[in-house]
Amino acid sequence: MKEKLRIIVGLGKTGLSCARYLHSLGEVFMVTDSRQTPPGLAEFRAEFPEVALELGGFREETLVNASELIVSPGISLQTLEIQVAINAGVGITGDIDIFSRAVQRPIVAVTGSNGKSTVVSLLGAMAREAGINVSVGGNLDGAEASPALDLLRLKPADLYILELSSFQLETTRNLGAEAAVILNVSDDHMDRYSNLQEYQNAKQRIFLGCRQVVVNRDDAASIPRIAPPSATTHSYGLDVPQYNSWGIVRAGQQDYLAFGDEKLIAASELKIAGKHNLSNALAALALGTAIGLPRHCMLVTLRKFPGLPHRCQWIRNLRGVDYYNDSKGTNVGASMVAVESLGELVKGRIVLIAGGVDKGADFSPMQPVVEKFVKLAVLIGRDAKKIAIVLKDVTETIFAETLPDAVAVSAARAVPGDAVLLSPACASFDMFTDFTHRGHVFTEAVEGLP
Ligand code: UMA
Ligand code: ADP
Repeated sequence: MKEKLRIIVGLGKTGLSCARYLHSLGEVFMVTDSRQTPPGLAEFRAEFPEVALELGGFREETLVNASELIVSPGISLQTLEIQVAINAGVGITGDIDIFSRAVQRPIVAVTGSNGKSTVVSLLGAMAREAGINVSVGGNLDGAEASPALDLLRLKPADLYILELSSFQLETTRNLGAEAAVILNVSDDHMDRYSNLQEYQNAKQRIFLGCRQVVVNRDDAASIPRIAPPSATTHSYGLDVPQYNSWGIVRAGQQDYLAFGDEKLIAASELKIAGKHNLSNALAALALGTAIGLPRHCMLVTLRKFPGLPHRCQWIRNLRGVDYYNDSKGTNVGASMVAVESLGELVKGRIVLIAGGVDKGADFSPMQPVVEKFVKLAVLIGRDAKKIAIVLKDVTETIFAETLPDAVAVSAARAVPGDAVLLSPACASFDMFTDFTHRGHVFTEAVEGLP
């Protein structure tokens, strides 16, 4: 009888990292992807010419004969062929599940609809400041980040800080994190989940087997439902903190990040702006304290952490108009926060560039902030019309064919004191490879403005 193999399902970044990891263990495996030319194909062929590969669709016959499926986050477990395999008794795993079973060092795990990358990068910088050999990755994008299994292979560390998406958590059985947090939950990925509860249930899996939990007092969805009873709880929020918790204390005209009644650092000393970033900073402080980082190292880091590109990133001032790239604003909650925090900062009004793939989102929660701060919404991409239907009652809306066109029209309409903000509230893959690509196209167009 033919030996049953583990099958890697999906050949993107995750699939490739799984292939390299299994190969490094000497394991025989095969790979399948529903696309004819998945992104990892050329590298895969060059590195693993002997490994069996099925492309252009999933074959039930192949999947039901696997010893286990290692499913990439971009593929829904509801996919018909995967369901057939599950019903035939084939086990399911994912890269984070494999990582958590192999890793010998503590994991800090961060999920949430928004703020994950900021918190993970900030906490990583705090741990580095404390002299810890730390690796940061998972769902996180960017030059410094790697899929989790690449971290194990290439960047062995004493501490792993992982950004985890709900997709990755779906296939995670018992993460066993030293500290875990759900930063917040708002509507996202409704093309993949049948309701918000299902999305929240996936996020809750971050608490499986954890030792400490961090709770955001401003969002009830961050409260663990499935953490072990022995787990210790830390909390943070934008209110005045009780004894032994993190929050904001006001003194005179200043807000301070505080632990109990101890004021630690003035909000104005942080380089990252907006209330949401105070929340992110408090989350990092709470997680850092949970894993024993010295407080002074965390505060030093907070004073210098500049934020990440594509997150409300200031690009340029031209004739009195500031341009901001928030390409990572890929859902309604993120873009609302971007509009609100920028709206409170600018003297004039905001010209908002939004649109792309809506992922089944409801845009109506944006109406109040758009009405308050946005003078014009320039809409691009596949679902531009759906957004216009919702926003036209509260602001002027126009359409643009391309992002550079949208930048040009925004520049023509903005007056000194205004800000032009790209915060799409949508995914990018109708027009761009990913949000980074979208952010670069925006930045280039802005830098090229005469
Ligand atoms: N796909 C197919 N057929 C397949 C396999 C994938 O059509 O057989 C499609 C998926 O529907 C998806 C795309 O290909 O649209 C990518 O899927 P993937 O699982 O191959 O993705 P990776 O390249 O492995 O990247 C994933 C994360 N992407 C997703 O979950 C969609 C990356 O997060 C992450 O950095 C990487 O693993 C390493 O951990 C990016 C992301 O957009 C930043 N994440 C989403 C988000 O943050 O909202 C969840
Ligand atoms: P994620 O990794 O979860 O996508 P990021 O840290 O990359 O989060 O931030 C993406 C965008 O989400 C930011 O540009 C900002 O508009 C918004 N955002 C960041 N932090 C928060 C937060 N704590 N609450 C709500 N929105 C946030």
